[in-house]
Formats: sequence, structure tokens, C-alpha cells
Amino acid sequence: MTYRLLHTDRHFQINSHTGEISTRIRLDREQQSSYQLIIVVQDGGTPPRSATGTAHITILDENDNSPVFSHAHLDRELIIQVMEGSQPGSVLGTVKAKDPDEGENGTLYYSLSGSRVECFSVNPTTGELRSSSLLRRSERAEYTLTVTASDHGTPPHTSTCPLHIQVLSSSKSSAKNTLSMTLNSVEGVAPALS
Ligand SMILES: [Ca+2]
Ligand SMILES: [Ca+2]
Repeated sequence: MTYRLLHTDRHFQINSHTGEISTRIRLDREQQSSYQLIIVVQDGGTPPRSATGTAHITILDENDNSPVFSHAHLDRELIIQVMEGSQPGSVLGTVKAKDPDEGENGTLYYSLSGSRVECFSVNPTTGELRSSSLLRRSERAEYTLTVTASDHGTPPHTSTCPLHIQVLSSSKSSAKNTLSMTLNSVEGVAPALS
């Protein structure tokens, strides 16, 4: 018996004696996740007789992609601006990363690290970022944290992105901060000390 592929294929080859199918090139599930091959088997009779069959090939996923933050350009940082005085627990924004792998290999969770990280929280699955204390610009105008996205693969792949949270002064308080001062001078008043 001899085996061959009905159409030559750039991804797979078949051993004509054993019928064993092997890969010719490295396969990427993220590009194509399944293939079909039509195999012709032929006997050695005279005249030879043949039959065809179809092989369905499914590519299993490997955790070969790291999460990529979708709102930050390559290695760029994320800046979130928040009005001071907003209540603890308010949503400041949402961090988002993508991972093209399948299942757990592409399922992400988020975490925060850095100094004063206790002032903020991130929802591990949705990426929703919240303040956990009252933010005042006079206390601190900017917080620099690191947000990490990690997949659930074994081993997991992680990516980090610098996150700057800038506290803006509200218009009310900026009006208060504008100090206007009027100096009245009276002509002819002699300097107190002369
Ligand atoms: Ca992954
Ligand atoms: Ca993959």
C-alpha cells in the first residue's frame, strides 16, 4: 500500500509507506487552527486500486503570546486624569490588554503595584480602575503605578505598563486658589521707617 496527499500541501507531508502525517513547517494556531487533508491510498495490484479519505487536523494551542495593552502604544505609558474630590470607589478608567491565545492561555487578569497602590484598586477580570481613597491635588498631584496583565497559561505570560494617575484640581477649587490681592497706596504717605 502507498499513501499520498491528493494535493501537495505546504504545511504537511505523508510518509508513502507508513501513512504517517508530519508537519513541514512550524504551525501557528493563531493563524490557522484546523486543516483538512485528502489522502489517497493505493494498493500494489495490477491494475492498482485506490481509495481516498480525509484527515481532519486540529492545532492545539500553545501559550506563545504575551498580553498586549491595547490603549498604550508599544512601551508607552498610560495616563488617567481624575478630578480631585471624587468619591472613593469612583471608576477612573478601564485598563485593557489583549492576548490572541485560546482559553486559559488568552484569559487575562490585571493587578496594580507601586507606591501608594492602596489608594487604588483594579478589577482583576474587567480592568476597571477605581480610587479607594479621597484624592486631593494638594496632597499629591500624580501617582505612578504599574499595571500588570497576566494570562492563565502554564507558565503564565505577563506584560506591564506604567500607569500615571493625575489628579486635576476642580474648577471650584482652582477659583479658590486664585488669590487676588489689591494694594491701596495713598500718595503723600511717608515711609514708616526713614
Ligand atoms: Ca497568552
Ligand atoms: Ca497560541
